Amino acid sequence: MVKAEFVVVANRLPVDRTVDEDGAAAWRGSPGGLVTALEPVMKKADGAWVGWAGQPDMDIEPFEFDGTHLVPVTLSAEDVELYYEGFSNDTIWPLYHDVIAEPRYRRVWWDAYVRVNKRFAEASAAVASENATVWVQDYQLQLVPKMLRELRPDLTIGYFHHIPFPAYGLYSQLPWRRQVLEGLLGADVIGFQRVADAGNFARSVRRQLRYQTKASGITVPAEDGTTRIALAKAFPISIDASSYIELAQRDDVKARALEIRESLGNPKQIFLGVDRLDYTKGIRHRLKAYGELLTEGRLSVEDVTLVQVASPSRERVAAYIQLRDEIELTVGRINGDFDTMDHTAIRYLHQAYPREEMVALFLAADVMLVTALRDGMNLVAKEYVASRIDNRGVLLLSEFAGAADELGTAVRINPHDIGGLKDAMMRAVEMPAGEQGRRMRALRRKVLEHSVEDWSREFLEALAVFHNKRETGK
Ligand code: GDG
Repeated sequence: MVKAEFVVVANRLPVDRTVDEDGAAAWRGSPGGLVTALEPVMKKADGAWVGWAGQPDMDIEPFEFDGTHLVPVTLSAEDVELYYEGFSNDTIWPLYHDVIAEPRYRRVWWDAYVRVNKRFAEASAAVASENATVWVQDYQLQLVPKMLRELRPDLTIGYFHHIPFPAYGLYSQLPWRRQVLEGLLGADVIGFQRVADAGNFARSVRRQLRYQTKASGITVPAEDGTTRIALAKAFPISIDASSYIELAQRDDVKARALEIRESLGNPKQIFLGVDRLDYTKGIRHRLKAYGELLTEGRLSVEDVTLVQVASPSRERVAAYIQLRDEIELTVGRINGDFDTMDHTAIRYLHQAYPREEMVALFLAADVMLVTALRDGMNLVAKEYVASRIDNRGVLLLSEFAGAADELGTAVRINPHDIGGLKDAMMRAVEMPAGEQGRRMRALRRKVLEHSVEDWSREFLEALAVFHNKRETGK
């Protein structure tokens, strides 16, 4: 059996299964941000990746893909419903995003979450070599660090939390709040997007478990009476900016951006929203503000178009089905009221696009709308900035997105304040080129100076301190 010195554990494997016309199955890499971030480390370190292959009841043996050893964890249709759609996406997701939607607390979901986390921990323990480093990703696997430490005390364990960690007053709703904190504290390093998330976590640990915290260190007692220190700290995630710059420089992508503008009737201004169709992203708020600006005549459909890409997401979860209905009703109303034969108010696309098309959209857009009500980081904001090699365009950025901590020269908005949002949208369409350039250059400096490779390197360096301590016994 293959053993690896470095193991990534995530809900999903970095591949999708495809079936061609002749019915032959194959694997295709799914190049998400995490895959890009970890690629250099995986290649260097003889890495393994433990995760679900994306389809229920698919029992597959471990296999090699693009230099990485992939270890599939089987989930039954029931596991997917209870652990993934239920506890992960209908309990933890809304609770951790400040209860924008009502979290549902169901004991059968929790039982499935424990069961499935155990399976991930066991698969990871089986593939990790002696003294290996294991990096667990995200909110679907919060119990894995502790389970893994119990199975394999020799391992160095990291955990990164991609979504927000809520304030104690909200977190304390969770019926299993102690178990989740203890689960996370099995890790040596617990990484968060924002300083505020790490602070919220430390406060919950103090209040619930009465453990001591000092700066980023948390003293965690073990059953044998000894203690160890776990580090809970912000490691803001980023993007592979150079790949966006490369795409933005390509002639075919630039030509496509012009073609997009033309196909929309060459409006003076294009607003753009790119989001998974999720209630945390504030799509309804942005539509409301835009609709009111058209109604009041502050904007005219002859001059502006809003392009909204809402990529399909979690389509079996009730809150998402309802959200889609609401958004599509609103879009239909606004378009019905304002469209002309030649111009559309909103070009709404419930589809996913290749990255080339995304960058062409970024280049075509004068104003990027990031109106999240709560968001761990929001990579789209950084991708827009990286793509604007011409130093033009305006980023409207919600202060509730993690990206707001770094991107100080964006036009900041509070998406709950519809009046303020409308004023900010007007300010953006009227912003002189000089001011756009000044702001965009400062934003680009921020995004380019801290890439996703820096993110993974900094996290793994923090983890290496624990690894070295174990090796030397100090
Ligand atoms: C979670 C946290 C945190 C979207 N539609 C298409 C497409 N995308 C890409 C975007 C971006 C990614 O998906 C979405 O990342 P975000 O960060 O914006 O949001 P979440 O999906 O909610 O991600 C978030 C992140 O994890 C990382 O830690 O920042 O806060 O919620 O890269 O470009 N890509 C393509 N076609 C689409 O239609 N190619």
